[in-house]
Amino acid sequence: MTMREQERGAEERSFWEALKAELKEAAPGLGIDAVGVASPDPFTELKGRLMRHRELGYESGFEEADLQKRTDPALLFREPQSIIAIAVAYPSKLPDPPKSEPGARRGILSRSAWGEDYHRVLRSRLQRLEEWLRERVPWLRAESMVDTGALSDRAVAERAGIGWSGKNSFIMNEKLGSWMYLAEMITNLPLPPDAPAEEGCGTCTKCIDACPTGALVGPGQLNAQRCISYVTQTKEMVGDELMRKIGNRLYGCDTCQIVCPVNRGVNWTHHPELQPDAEKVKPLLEPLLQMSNKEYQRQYGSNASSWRGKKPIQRNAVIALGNFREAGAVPQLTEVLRSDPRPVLRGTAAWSLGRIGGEAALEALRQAKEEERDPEALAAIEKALADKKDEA
Ligand code: B12
Ligand code: SF4
Ligand code: SF4
Repeated sequence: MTMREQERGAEERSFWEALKAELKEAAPGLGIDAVGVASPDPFTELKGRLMRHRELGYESGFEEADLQKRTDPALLFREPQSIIAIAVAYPSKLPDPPKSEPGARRGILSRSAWGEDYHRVLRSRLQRLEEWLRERVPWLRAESMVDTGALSDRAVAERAGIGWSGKNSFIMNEKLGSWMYLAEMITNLPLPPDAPAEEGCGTCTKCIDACPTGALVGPGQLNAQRCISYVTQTKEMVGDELMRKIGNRLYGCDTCQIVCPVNRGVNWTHHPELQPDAEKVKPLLEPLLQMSNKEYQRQYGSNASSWRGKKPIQRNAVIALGNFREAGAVPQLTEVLRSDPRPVLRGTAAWSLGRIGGEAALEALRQAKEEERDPEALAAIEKALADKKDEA
């Protein structure tokens, strides 16, 4: 290499270094709370993990199925040179939370679904970022993704130094904690990669100990089939053990983040569109059962919890009333048991009435046993009656 070539190489490197430094300074103005750069090399170690994960049956089924695509950026983008990872922080505390009390029981949405749908919010941040980059490098090519893309957002963020991979399986940032959404942009810009963050869990195991279902089977390793967050997003009947553990969660689960000492006192409130409306995110349970599709769309249509429709949320509201043993809800649960057109809702109402107990609930179950034609709902009614007999 000639002196001139060496000089040109050094100049180019310093251009990309300077652009990256400028980007980090500009990030807050673009509505981005953390930014880092990862190399676009294949995620070879992750691929091995994902294969084992699949073999063990730990997948949720919401992941991209093609493991090659999930771990090789070059299959998603022609000649990738870098991946820019971003994080946007969301609030963890509800100001003036309404009380949940007998006669007015409430459910809760996970914090990741408190504000406007984060897919939209992060896409708009990525768009701003792309415009910002294009102003400086007009030949930019970029492909952005958030959550639904093929890549593992966490693996990219980890490599880009956004944070370390916590034992609760979250990417943890020293300042933002785990209350942050992740997204990334594959580019043709040879930005120099950042170093990964230092591991910060140490000997702590609070998240693993607190997980109500033992879904965290080891440090950083999640059996999604047992994760309450996953269960709240399914549409089928849930097994007895998991229904009890759902508690009053309507969507998602935050337990392994709430107990984390890194998250202590962390509550970012500077993005207005991510601020929660308490009545929406900690809603009264009974009105949810009567919600029409139109009302549901109006209330929750722009919320991240709505991607599975209203059925899982209504089913979870029925479960929550059972877990509260809310006697005042027996008439409404009886109505669901009798006349909801969805067998899963009728079967779940049977479970809930059985859990609440009392003569009115029992009578409703007896009557429904005579009338129910769906085998799964009928089995749930019979089980609720049999369990009552065992208790007596
Ligand atoms: C499928 C999915 C789920 C599934 C499965 C979650 C899981 N942990 O695998 C379910 C429905 C359960 C779920 C729930 C939630 N999710 Co989700 N989910 C995803 C999705 C689409 C894919 C994740 C995936 O591929 N998982 C498979 C695992 C094996 O891979 P991974 O987690 O991506 O990668 C890490 C693991 O492989 C880990 N690992 C695996 N094995 C081992 C072994 C050891 C020893 C170690 C150290 C590490 C390790 O290291 C990798 C790098 O960190 C991502 C978006 C995306 N495209 O990446 C969001 C994503 C992970 N979810 C997210 C969120 C917010 C949630 C919830 C909090 C929502 C809620 N409030 O309920 C919960 C949290 C549950 C939990 N404890 O993880 C965020 C996480 C943000 C963050 N700070 O980390 C993501 C990144 C979405 C986003 N763009 O912001 N989710
Ligand atoms: S989200 Fe809830 S159920 Fe899932 S791993 Fe964390 S604590 Fe366990
Ligand atoms: S609770 Fe402890 S072990 Fe779990 S992620 Fe937080 S610091 Fe790490």
